[in-house]
Amino acid sequence: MPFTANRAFKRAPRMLVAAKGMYYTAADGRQILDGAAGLWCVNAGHCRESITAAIREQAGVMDYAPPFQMGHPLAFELAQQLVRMLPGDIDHVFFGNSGSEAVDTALKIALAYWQSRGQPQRVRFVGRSRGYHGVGFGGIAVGGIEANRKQFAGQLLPAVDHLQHTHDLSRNAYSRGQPRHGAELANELEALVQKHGADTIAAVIIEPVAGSTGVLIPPVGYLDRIREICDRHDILLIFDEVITGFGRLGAPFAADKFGVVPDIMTVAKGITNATVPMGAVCVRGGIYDAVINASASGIELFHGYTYSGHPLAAAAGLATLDVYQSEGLFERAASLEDYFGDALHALRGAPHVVDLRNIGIVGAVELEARPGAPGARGFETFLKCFEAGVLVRSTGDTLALSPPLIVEREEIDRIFETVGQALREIA
Ligand code: PXG
Ligand code: PLP
Repeated sequence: MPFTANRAFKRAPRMLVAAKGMYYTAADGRQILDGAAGLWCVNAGHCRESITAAIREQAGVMDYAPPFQMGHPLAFELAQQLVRMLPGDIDHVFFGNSGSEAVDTALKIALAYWQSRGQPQRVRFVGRSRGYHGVGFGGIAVGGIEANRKQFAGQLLPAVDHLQHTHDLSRNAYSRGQPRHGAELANELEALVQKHGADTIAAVIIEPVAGSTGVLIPPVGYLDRIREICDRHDILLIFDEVITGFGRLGAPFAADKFGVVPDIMTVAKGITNATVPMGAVCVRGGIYDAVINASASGIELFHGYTYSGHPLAAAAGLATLDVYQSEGLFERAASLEDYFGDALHALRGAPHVVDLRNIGIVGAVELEARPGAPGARGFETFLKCFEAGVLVRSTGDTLALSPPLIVEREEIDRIFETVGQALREIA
């Protein structure tokens, strides 16, 4: 099982058997309120009729079409719909099946771009400590989670540096929205440029809000400064919006929320409301032009997946974007941001809590680690909440809350009341 304590799970399994709207049904028949949108991905709620119908219908019309030297209309239609939603001049899309594939694809496109621009020596990537970019070899190399790398030590990518993360409780504890302090941490990128030379750096990859490692929200001015430094030195900026995309922050994308447009963007999860696996890399026109139009060979990009733009995923994606738009779910998320934040920050003073932070419909409850047992409190709280009928996500000693964007106010109340009760019950 993925990222799971296999032996413990098999001794005491937690099984889900059905889902509808805001709720899962557990194997014992209990209704479980989904405070995590599955794994940050079911943004429109579960088993939405129009999405299910689109998948069902497409399965009967054309199950599969080869994407190499062949095409089918739905993939192009989805790319067009997506481009309408994307920020700035990001206007081309490459499909894969997951966030991990999107990340590895984005890194390869960055390398191909510099080759086509006559700068093949630009092979260095800059990631961030506590960044999560999936589990491909590229993703774990630029990712900043030591545990995801050390079991597979050896050569990953040839040259990778990591910026510090921006999480700083000494200055920013209990922030609402963007924390105030830490923009200067972006200057580290300038120092890396001075150290290695800009002409060796292909791209910087950043999660605008780091999700997996505990909801780390960028300080005011930080992303702007990263963008400025990249512009000054002609370095590509990749935003990994696998979690932050599709309304999670109360805007279509983090790029919109923070007013900083990257050159390349990776998305997945919410693109199909997680019904059929899909990920995508979205790039600015100049990148597409450089790689495609500058190429002397027939095939311009030596990359692709058997299931790139899979018809079922494309059908699901089109139906999903339609739900987001027709129901105004991104605006809905924005309108709930303050209510969600109030409910979260009402946990201030609850046992073990050392920080609360939120943006859009994402919140984190950071707990003091139990001495000698890091992660134990977080995991026990997750278990208590599940027993009480609410699914939350724990990462180390931080609980992450990110319900579907259809969440009602009473459900927000119940999520945080359940977390509060669990905290009073654990040691
Ligand atoms: N980038 C980011 C920013 C992600 O959050 C990936 C890439 C990889 O996507 P795939 O589809 O290959 O898993 C992710 C995925 C968690 C959790 O508990 C987060 C993710 C996946 C599983 C668990 O926070 N994010
Ligand atoms: N391994 C083998 C032997 C294959 O033939 C292929 C694809 O044709 C792959 C791996 C890659 O699979 P996918 O395209 O689903 O990523």
